[in-house]
Formats: sequence, C-alpha cells, structure tokens
Amino acid sequence: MAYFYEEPSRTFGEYLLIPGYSSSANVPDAVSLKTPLVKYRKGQEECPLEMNIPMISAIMQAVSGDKLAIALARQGGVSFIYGSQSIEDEAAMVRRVKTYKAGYVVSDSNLSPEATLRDVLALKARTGHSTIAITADGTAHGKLMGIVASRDYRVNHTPDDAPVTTFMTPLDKLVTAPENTSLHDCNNIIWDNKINTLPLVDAEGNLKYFVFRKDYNSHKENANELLDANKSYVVGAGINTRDYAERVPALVEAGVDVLCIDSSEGFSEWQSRTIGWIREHYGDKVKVGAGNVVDAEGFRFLAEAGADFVKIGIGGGSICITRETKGIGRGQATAVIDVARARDEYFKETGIYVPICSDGGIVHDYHITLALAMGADFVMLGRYFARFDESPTNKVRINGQYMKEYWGEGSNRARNWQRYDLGGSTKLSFEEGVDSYVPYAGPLADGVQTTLYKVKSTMCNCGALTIPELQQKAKLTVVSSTSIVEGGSHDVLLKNATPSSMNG
Ligand code: RVP
Repeated sequence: MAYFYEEPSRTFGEYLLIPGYSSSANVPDAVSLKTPLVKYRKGQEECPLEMNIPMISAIMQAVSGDKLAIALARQGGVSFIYGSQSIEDEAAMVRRVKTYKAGYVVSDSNLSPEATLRDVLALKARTGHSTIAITADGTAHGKLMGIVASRDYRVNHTPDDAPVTTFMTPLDKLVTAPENTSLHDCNNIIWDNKINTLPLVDAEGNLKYFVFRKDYNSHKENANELLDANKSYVVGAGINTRDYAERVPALVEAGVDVLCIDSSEGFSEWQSRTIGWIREHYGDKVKVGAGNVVDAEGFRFLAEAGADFVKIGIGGGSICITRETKGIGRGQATAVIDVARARDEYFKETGIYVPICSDGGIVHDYHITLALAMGADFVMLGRYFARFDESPTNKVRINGQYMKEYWGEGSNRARNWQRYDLGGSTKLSFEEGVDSYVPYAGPLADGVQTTLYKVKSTMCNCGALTIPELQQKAKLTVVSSTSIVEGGSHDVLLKNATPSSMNG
C-alpha cells in the first residue's frame, strides 16, 4: 500500500516566527549574513566558498545573465548562469563575469578613425553608452587615437557625416594612465584632472580599460562584494545531466566557481552519474550542487552521491505548474524542514555539513527569513530577481505600469527540455511553466538592500546575529487561516491599494 504522510505539507505563508529576547547588541548593522555555499567539515576546516548574503539567482533565461551575475556578486550573492543555451554562449557569459574587473571596464563602444557622427549616434543608441573609444582598428583593445563623449558634438549642428577625427578629444589632449594603475590611483587622477573617464593603455598605446568616476564610487560602496582570489566576481552556472562531458570542461575553462545541476526533480540516477563524472575528472576541485529534492531520502541520496549543496523545491516556483500538470511536489516549508533535519543527521554521522538551498516560492521578503530559520543556508529566487534592471528580459509598459517579462524554464518559450528530462528519446512534450510579467522594481542593489534589512531586523527580533544563531533560536508557529487574514491590513479602506504579493 502507498505511504501516506501524517501531516499536510505546508508553505511559508502558513508560518510565523515568535520573537525571542533581543539585547541591546541585536541591531541590524551588527548582523552577519555570511553563509556557506558548498560542503565542508564544519568545526574542522573553513568552508572553501562562502557568500556574504544568503541569496542566489535562479538558473533561468529570464533571470541569470552576466549583468545580473555582476550586480548580485557586488551585493555578496551568487548567480547561476542559465544552462538552457549553447555551451559556447553559457561559457561566454561566465567569462564576461570573470574578466569583469570591478571598476575596470573593457570598452564596449568602439569606432575606428574613419567613422562619422552618424556611426557615433547609431552606436550610442545601440549600447546606451555615451563614451566611445576611437581606436586604430575600431576594437576594444586597438591603439587608442581619441575619445568621443556627448559634449564633443551637437546633434543637428555637427554634420552627420563629420569624421570623428574632427570632433573627438585626440590622444595628445587626453589624460591616460598605464594599464596596471591601481583603482585608488586612477581615482586620484580622475579627481586631480577633473575628468569623468580615464583610459588605461599598455606600453604600445593599446587601450585596455576605462575607469569611470561613477563606477569607482559604487565600487567603494560595496563592502559585501563577493570576489575570488584574483579579485574577480564569483559566479555559478547551471548544467544538465545530458551534455556534462562537454559543458563542464567549457565552463571550468571559462573560470566558473561553482556549478549546479538544474533539474525539476533531482532524486535520480542521472544526477549521481553527473556528479560521479565530475569527481572522476576533477576530484573535489570543481564544486557542484544538485537537486531539486523535497524530502530526507532525496537529500541523503544526493549527499552520498557527492553533491556540494542540495537544492529543495518542486512545484513552488511562481511560474511553475508542475504540481498542476504532474501532481508531484510538496509544500516548500515542509520540504525545507524535512531536508534540514536530514542534513543535520548527515552532519552528525559524517562530520560533513552539506548546505541546503530553498528554491522557489519566495513571495514576501520575510519568507527568506522563515526559510533560513527552518534550516536553509540560502535561498534561490527567480521572480524576485527578474524584476530588476539587470535581469536579461525586456521592460515593457502595461496599463501604465512598467513590467519585466518572466518565463519558466519549463515553458514553451524557454524550451529547456533537459531540466525535465527523464531519459529516453522524448523531449519536453508538455509545458510545466508559464510566460508572465512581473512589476519592474528598479536596480538590484536597492531591492536587495531593502530586503536584507528586513531579514536582519527580524533576526534581531529573534535575538540572532548570524544565520546559525537564528536556526538555533528561532521559534516557529503554524498559523490558522483566520490569523493569516488578521496579519494583513483589515477592516480599513486602503487609500493606495497595490497587490502587495507582487512587490517582493
Ligand atoms: P520563483 O522564485 O518563485 O519565481 O521560483 C523560481 C524557481 O522556479 C526556479 O529556481 C526553478 O526551481 C523553478 N522553475 C523554473 N522554471 C520553472 C518552470 O517552468 N516550471 N520552474
């Protein structure tokens, strides 16, 4: 006879935290959100890869491109670049993140001296950048001849066919610096000379980078940024259980820091084979997370297969219709609680701490705090990140409101059949995801900082200054459906009603 669970499976909206004693030391600024990303022998060694905030971005076309990866690493988290693209394209995205030197920008707007104002305007419209390098061959690293900025020409006054050489600031009038100048020194040069852009050139006069006044300031503001030993941003990437023998080497070659097998259902032989292949070829050097699972059994299977972290969640994603189409899944809160127990038992038995990630279904910021309190080391978010400027999707205006597009990996639009692959020859034959809009929410940095301030405040209410302390001290209660109603504003007529569930 089939097995029946005694309790219904529950989701975050059915739980609340009960505050604990908070002392005068419990202030949000004193809270550390540092958390391990990969397994380690807790108490005996340092975790080889930690994050400064407990947030990773979903392995999705509508979420994790290189721009978002840079923005999130700057806040202290990690993006997993989507795998539902060609191996070359995914590796190129990883490479762009790894070669991005915080503060040093490889010029993406370049023209040769033969170009005209018409070319300048067309390029500016395409890239959105107003500083254009004029190099001998028109490439990002060609011999620097001059720079064109908006103040160098007047549209409708300067003729469209005027050659750039007639209005650019030529090299002999430019302030430049050698390629290895430190960011600190670059900033001094920028200030001393009252310039906005400093080109860095090599001994032959080839352009290497630009340093912009505005970037230096933002670099200074990001105390949490997550950098590797070479001061490049940390980045992850999704892989599948089909083409790993080609995809993994390409991603490793591009400099990826951590991989994750992207699958809607991870309790499978395919996942253990994939991890096995990585261990055989790279030992423990290449880090790989696995999932998704929703119970203790699934966790133990992946931990024993050698996963560096385990991801939890089936059917809870905002764009996910797996539960409706296939009838599988589990309430996200129950899944996290069950897996967290299994993780703690596994740690007691083996001394190995395998971090776990709650993936999908975070609607309100406090759901993050609940997931952490229930034992998750970090959370993966799709909808949340899709709303920001840096996500790779279009910003559109609908009924007077700005929205961003957001679609599931199991939707027809993404056609990520590997994610739902069960072996055999058939490819995605029915949809498990939808195509949608989410309200536009501005720059990632502002959104993440607001969210985490809320997380830290609640942690203080629970008397916790770290995530492990929260997990130890948290007191959680299931709430009745009537008290959920009581928890929102009620019995008043709202002056300014927006659907709060869509605003993070
Ligand atoms: P959410 O943050 O609620 O938008 O959920 C994002 C998660 O949803 C992803 O990390 C992934 O696990 C899952 N997903 C992605 N695509 C689909 C689908 O098409 N069903 N589901």
